[in-house]
Amino acid sequence: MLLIGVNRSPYTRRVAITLQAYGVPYEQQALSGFGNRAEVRAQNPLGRIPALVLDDGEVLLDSGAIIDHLDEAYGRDRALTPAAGADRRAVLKVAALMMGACDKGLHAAYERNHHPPEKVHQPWIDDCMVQMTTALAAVEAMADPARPYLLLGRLTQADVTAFIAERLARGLGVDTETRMPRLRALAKKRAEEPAFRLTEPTP
Ligand SMILES: N[C@@H](CCC(=O)N[C@@H](CS)C(=O)NCC(=O)O)C(=O)O
Repeated sequence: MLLIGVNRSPYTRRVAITLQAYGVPYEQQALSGFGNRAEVRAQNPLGRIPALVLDDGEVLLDSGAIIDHLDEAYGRDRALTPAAGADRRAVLKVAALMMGACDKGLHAAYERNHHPPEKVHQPWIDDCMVQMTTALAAVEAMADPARPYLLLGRLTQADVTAFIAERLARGLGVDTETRMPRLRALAKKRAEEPAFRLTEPTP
């Protein structure tokens, strides 16, 4: 199995963490969506990371679809997204908020990094960042400092996605230590666990 993408991409890291959590052996080709256009497009016509090349050559695209396959193939009764019912809905809701927060954070970053300075529209960046931080604050409100996980008393995609979104927000200059201290504390705890430690992006 070959994971295509760099772990500084929150979407790629989410897949890498999931592979590690399930104990699935894989190789990784550290390609960037912007820096390695041609190579990424050869696997994904949309030119985005992550992509996952299965052992029979089938290529899966988009972190959500890739994780759906990993849950089915390796999650069994301990899938990071429960198979059905209220638990599944609760995990998917947090994951949707956190993946949406990543989308908004990256829109803000793209506005700054992919436009000439005179064409950067600061109100759009501000709006995206408010959406990102409001979503993070909603998940912060769900975190109980006495509990090691957001939901279900175990690792789920709620915690995986909260981890990557908190990390991205911090990278974009959000003071999560002050504004989302519970999420920051959960992220620190996760960072010590093998699936998270082993997927730390290389500088
Ligand atoms: N919804 C996709 C988003 C993937 C995505 O936006 N990846 C970024 C890297 S963080 C990328 O490849 N961007 C290059 C581009 O959009 O041209 C997923 O969950 O996998």
